[in-house]
Amino acid sequence: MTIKERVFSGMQPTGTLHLGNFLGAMLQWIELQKTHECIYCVVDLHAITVWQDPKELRRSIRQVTAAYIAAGLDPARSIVFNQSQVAAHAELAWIFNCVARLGWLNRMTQFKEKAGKDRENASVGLYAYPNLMAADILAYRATHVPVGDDQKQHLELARDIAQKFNGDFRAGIEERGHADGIFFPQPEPVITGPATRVMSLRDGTKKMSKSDPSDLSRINLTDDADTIARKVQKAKTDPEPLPSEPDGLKGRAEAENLVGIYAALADQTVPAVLAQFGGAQFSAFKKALAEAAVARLAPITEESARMMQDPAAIDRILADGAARAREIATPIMDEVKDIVGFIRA
Ligand code: AQP
Repeated sequence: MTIKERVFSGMQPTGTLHLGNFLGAMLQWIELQKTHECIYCVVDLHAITVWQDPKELRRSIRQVTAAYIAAGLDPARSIVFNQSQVAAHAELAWIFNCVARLGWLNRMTQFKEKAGKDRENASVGLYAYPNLMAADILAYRATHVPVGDDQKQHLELARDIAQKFNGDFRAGIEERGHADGIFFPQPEPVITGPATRVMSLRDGTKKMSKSDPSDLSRINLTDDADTIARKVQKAKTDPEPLPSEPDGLKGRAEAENLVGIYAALADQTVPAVLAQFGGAQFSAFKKALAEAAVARLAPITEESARMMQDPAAIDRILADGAARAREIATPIMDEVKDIVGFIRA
């Protein structure tokens, strides 16, 4: 029995999506749906690892779904749904809580960053977040996971969990006819976007993030043209003009970030951007950057705003996606339960 190629990825409804989500992950999602069976999830179970206002959470789930579709995900071709509608995620996450080792989770840098100094007060869910992410992927036996660079470590953990599960239950897995004792595949990260790590507009050493308290740090997929222009205008830079060669960006985190963003938005290489803007002041470059961002994002913003006028239609897309997701996950979970030794009706 061979494992078929399948793509899984998700985003948290913890606010509105931003340029980092779009360039780092979503562009690959859109490409992959042309060639692969794809499952794209709004990971609401992940969102509540940090407290969310229930009303806002519901709105955010719809907003993220609308952004997915407005950006180019086709819910007829790909499966689009919110995680909490498919019980397999939480069920498999519990099993993985019992497979993963404390030492593995202790190494996760995202937990350290998000929990900060107040570790004792962080939720257990935030700590176990990577196990749930492994369950998201492996409940579908997905083989490819398009993500931004920040998710690399979590993907490595998912691979370790898959391997340990296969090893711990090898006899039962082989008995069921799975070649080489492999039930779960080793999911491959796909980190190939035009900008795999987009940084904050206020601090070139921090990644652009939904949870950054400063809205000026990011370009949201809901920002209008004036807001985008204002944020780009206020983006932190240094006093030097732009260099003509990529080497000249070394040690200039903010300049490097803005040039990378422009290159990604304009479908150009960094050397080509610098050949054009080398020697220019940031004021001129920022004008071009704001125009490129508006040209790329305005159609997405407009379409998702239109979709948000009809929340019931969004909910129907999610329910349809969840039913199709369940169809794939249920037989896999039945086998997992048999392999682990549970009794089921
Ligand atoms: N700045 C970024 N550059 C490139 N890719 C990024 N991604 C997120 N930020 C950047 C990618 O987007 C996908 C979805 O991320 P997420 O919403 O699940 O959570 P996150 O990575 O934790 O993103 P945020 O914005 O930082 O959310 P909060 O603030 O709520 O934690 C992932 O593939 C991620 O790599």
